[in-house]
Amino acid sequence: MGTFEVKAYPEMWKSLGMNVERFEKMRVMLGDVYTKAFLSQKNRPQRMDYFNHIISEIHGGRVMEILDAKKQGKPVVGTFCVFVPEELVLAAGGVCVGLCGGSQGSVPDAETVLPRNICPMVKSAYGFKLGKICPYFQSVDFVYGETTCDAKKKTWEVLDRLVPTHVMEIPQMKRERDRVLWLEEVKDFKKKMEEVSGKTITSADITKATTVMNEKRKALQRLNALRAHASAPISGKDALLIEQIAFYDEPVRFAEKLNALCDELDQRVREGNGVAPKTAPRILVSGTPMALPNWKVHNLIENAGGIVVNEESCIGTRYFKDLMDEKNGSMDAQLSALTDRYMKIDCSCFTPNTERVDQVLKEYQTSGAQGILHYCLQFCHTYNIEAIKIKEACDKKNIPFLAIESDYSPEDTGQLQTRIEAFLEQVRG
Ligand code: BJ8
Repeated sequence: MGTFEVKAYPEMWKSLGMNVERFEKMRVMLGDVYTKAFLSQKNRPQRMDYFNHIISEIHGGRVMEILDAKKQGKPVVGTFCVFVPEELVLAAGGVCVGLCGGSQGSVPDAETVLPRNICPMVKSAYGFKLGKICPYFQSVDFVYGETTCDAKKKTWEVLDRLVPTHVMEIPQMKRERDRVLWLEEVKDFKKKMEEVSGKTITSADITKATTVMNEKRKALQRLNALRAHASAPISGKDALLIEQIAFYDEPVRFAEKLNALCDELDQRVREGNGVAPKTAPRILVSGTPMALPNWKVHNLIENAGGIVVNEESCIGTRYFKDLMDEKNGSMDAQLSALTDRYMKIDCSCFTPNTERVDQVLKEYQTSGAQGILHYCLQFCHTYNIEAIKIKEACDKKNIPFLAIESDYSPEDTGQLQTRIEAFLEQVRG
């Protein structure tokens, strides 16, 4: 298994105003959990080494790169949702970093201020800032929130006291008049990026940024397609890890390293060298995002002998399924195309949102899955209610379906394990 360590950078953490003592404990814990969950896997692709390295430097090396960019005057933007157009951050020469929280460790901090009965992802993110236990949160110039769900949009109002927080209005429907509003929001975001970077964004900048983002998304698509083979060449856990790292890593390098891994996976597919027996139940996980280090459900499924072959989620296909037209054009045409690309995202915060039901069924087909596990973070009402329609669609097609709702605490692990084991039995049957 080898020794693995998440590297410590106490001096840098101190300079970022962090609670070093507390963070040090979290660092050690992350290393232990990672070793148990990831390094213990059998027949892991060799080129996962790069992603191991990223995790070992997640609290240091990557933060240093971001701070270097900042020193060069590049804006660093924190985001919480795949609706914020990253292309415009890159076009302004900036760095985009995902700040969604996936850890129980920061939830008690948040609960000193926020209500307990809201989404754990929102609480975890807020708690990281409040407790000064996230080097990324300490490094961003500002954060860009959105009005997708109530928990998020009201949290931004109190988060703004701790870090400058701008909010992008995301409409709740997709009519022509909603598109008009959305386009205005995209234009405002561009203006904001120009303001903080002191740079006027040109059409050529957007074209270049689009190419970078498309390459990154294409590499993620390629990884996902490889998982569809009968002998899945990579575990669901590793694929999820890569999808999580996509929100932190430098995008050009990330795409390059991921393509290198996919070359190895191609080879494995040719050799029929899978990470699980061909008889392992293949599961598509659909629903709310799983932010780093939320590996709970994948761990349970794969420890019980199943294999996760697809994440229909924002930390998953919803992030990379749609590319953008790279053609140079007028600025207006580009912003319009950008708006159209982002409007394709089928988040449950929209009504109606029938395209998501179709998308889940489509991914079920293309991934060669044999069952769908709908994952909903506790108190996420829109995904929770939308699960009704996904279940109905599955019932019609005789697709085995299980809906679970969970938070980040370990308390429900035993109960989930029992339900997941029974579900895998049903899939096998
Ligand atoms: S586009 S899924 S990233 S909003 S899980 S915080 S909705 S209560 S994460 Fe999301 Fe954008 Fe939609 Fe994707 Fe609220 Fe639900 Fe929590 Fe959520």
